[in-house]
This record gives sequence, C-alpha cells and structure tokens, in this order.
Amino acid sequence: MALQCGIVGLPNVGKSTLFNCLSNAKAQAANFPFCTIEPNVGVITVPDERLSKLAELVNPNRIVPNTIEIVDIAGLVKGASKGEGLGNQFLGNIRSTNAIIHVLRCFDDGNVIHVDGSVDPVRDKEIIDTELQLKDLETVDKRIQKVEKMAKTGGDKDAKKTFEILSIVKPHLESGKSARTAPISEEDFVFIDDLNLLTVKPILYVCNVDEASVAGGNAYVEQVREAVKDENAEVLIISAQIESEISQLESYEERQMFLEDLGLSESGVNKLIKAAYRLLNLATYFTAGVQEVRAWTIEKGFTAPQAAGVIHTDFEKGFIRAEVIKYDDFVTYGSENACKEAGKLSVEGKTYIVEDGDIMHFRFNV
Ligand SMILES: Nc1nc2c(ncn2[C@@H]2O[C@H](COP(=O)(O)OP(=O)(O)O)[C@@H](O)[C@H]2O)c(=O)[nH]1
Ligand SMILES: [Mg+2]
Repeated sequence: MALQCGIVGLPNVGKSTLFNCLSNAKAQAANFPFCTIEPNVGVITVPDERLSKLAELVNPNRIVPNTIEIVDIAGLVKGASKGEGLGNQFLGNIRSTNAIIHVLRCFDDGNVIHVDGSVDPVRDKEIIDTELQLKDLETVDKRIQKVEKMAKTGGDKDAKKTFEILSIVKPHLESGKSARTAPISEEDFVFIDDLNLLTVKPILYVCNVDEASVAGGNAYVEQVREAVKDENAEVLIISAQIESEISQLESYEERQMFLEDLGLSESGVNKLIKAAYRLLNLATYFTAGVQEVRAWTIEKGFTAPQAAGVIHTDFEKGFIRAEVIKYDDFVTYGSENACKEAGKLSVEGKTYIVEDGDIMHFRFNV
C-alpha cells in the first residue's frame, strides 16, 4: 500500500522548501531515510517511538518502519480547473493522492514575491479551494447526467440514492464549500466514493510562518484557524525556512539544541509526517522477532486475517489464529515469553479487530 499525501498551495508559499527538508535525511531525528523516486515524489518513513522501543527490547537484525509517499504538486493557480497553467495535469496529480497537505503562506518577506501581491492566507486558501470545488462540480454534474434518468424512472435503487446524495453535494459545492463538509452521513459518502472527489480527501493545513511565530503562531495563523474551524482539520505551524536550516545541521545533538533554543520539542518535519500519517486514518501493528521488528500499515477496523494479508496474501488465505500482545504489556514485561507467562498473550480468531499498537504473531497454513 503506497499511500500518498500531496502538498498543494499557491506558488511561492514554501511547498518545495518543505519537500526538500523532508528529502534531506539529516533533518530527521533518527533513522528516517527518504528517497526521491521522481523529482516531485518521495518516500518517507514514519517516525514511531514504539518501534524504537520494541527494537530496544528485542534487539533484532533489522528494523522496518512504515512509509508514506509525499508528492510536491506544483503549479496550482487561479483558473487551474479551466486548464490554466497546466491545471488539469496538477489536478490529476491530486486525484491520485489519498490526502492533502495544504501549505499557506503566513510569513511576511518583501523579498519573496506573492503571486497576488500581498500576504493573505485565507484568500489563498479560498483560491485553491475554489479550483478544486469547480473541478468537483464538473465531476458531479457528469455523474448527475448519467444517473438522473435512471433515478427518476425508478427501478435502480443505487442510482436513486446516488442522485439524492449528489443533489445535496452539488449546491454545497456551488456555495463555495468543499464536499468533505457536505451534510451527508458517512454511509452516504460510500455511494460517491468512486467519483474520487478532490474536496472529499482528508486535509491538513500547514501555516508556513517566520522564526518569531514558530512557537506561538501569529495573526495570519489565527485567521486560518478561524476560516477552517468547521472543517475538522488539523492546523500545523511550521517554518519551512527554519526546517531547512535544521536540515543543514550535521548532528542530532546540534539539531536538538537548535530546536530547544526556539522553544520547540520536535522538528516541524517530524510533526508533519506524523500528522500526515494520522490524516490517512491508518493504524499500525507490529511484528517483533529477532530477525526483524517491523511496523505494518493497516486501515482502522481491519480484522486479524486482513491485517495478516498485508504481510502476505497467503497469511490471509491460510489464517488459523493470531497471538496478540498489547504494546504496553510488551514494554512492561519485556519479551514475548514474559508476556505469555504473565497471561498477557491472547489467542484471537478471524473476527478479531486489530488495534493500533498490537504486536501480532500469525499462525497460518498454506
Ligand atoms: N522568509 C521565508 N521565506 C521562505 C519560507 N519558506 C519558503 N521561503 C522562500 O519562498 C520562496 C518560494 O519557496 P518554494 O518552497 O520554492 O515555494 P513553492 O513555490 O510553494 O514550492 C523561496 O525563495 C523560499 O526560500 C519561510 O518560511 N520564510
Ligand atoms: Mg515549488
């Protein structure tokens, strides 16, 4: 599962600066290598303290963390939905992502030109939103044309339901709102899943601020918070410039000192990767053996066989049972055997829903 987060925003807001910080492995606190697979696509490992803790206890030959892909989607401008500035290509890039990181310029700097002449993150956000919403309207209209007749002549239940839902989504988009906030239930969203609407994708806002605002934010950040308060979206404060300075520092100690001087406990890049992972609504389980300690990505709500299938389809097909240890128990007792003796290892069947942090051992036959 290569899950992707796309970085969007107007030109000159700091997208590529951030992307480059991510791509600089030195910027990371520990072992979070990043490799650029295309000029604008990178694979980054997700920092997870639990993985390091398990590795300390098990002392395996290797440690394999989770990864996600980050895409720097350049070139979104006003008119993109009408094909302006290669707009369609960039909108297509967004369509293939699983979540969106929207970077907003919240710093003043006369030397960095703003495409609209002044710093106004809320206006900037609305420009991008509008382009995405217009594109979605196009998609919705096309589908309405397709299902309307079927819906009205009765018969096809799904067509009727889809038509009903789209009749709510359409005016919502027309009123300048994103589909993710449309007043329809989660079950109803399933009916329009295959439209792959751009404004349904989960979103995270990154306010790119100057050094003085990095610990406490600034007036621009407050404006952004106010503007997105109904979106149920996280707002992160990051200074791309500081992140790139941090990424120049050689040692971990130097970077920690730099962060402490700024009143920060963690680099913005780390925060960003973790937030992006949360955004994808994923869960992590672990396998912990002497060969390797490894994190595995699953969707929330996966059953034990589904989770086993992430390792190998044979594991899912031939699933017999799973032995499960809770992360906290593993840390308390220190090993699988100690957990077993303490009665902290449970044997679970096919209907077990894997929880975030579970340490799993699958039994299967092929
Ligand atoms: N002062 C300041 N300049 C920044 C910051 N982030 C990016 N820039 C500058 O803004 C310009 C555009 O940045 P870039 O990352 O290329 O923007 P993109 O077009 O969104 O990819 C570059 O000259 C950056 O050095 C920041 O946090 N503070
Ligand atoms: Mg760029």
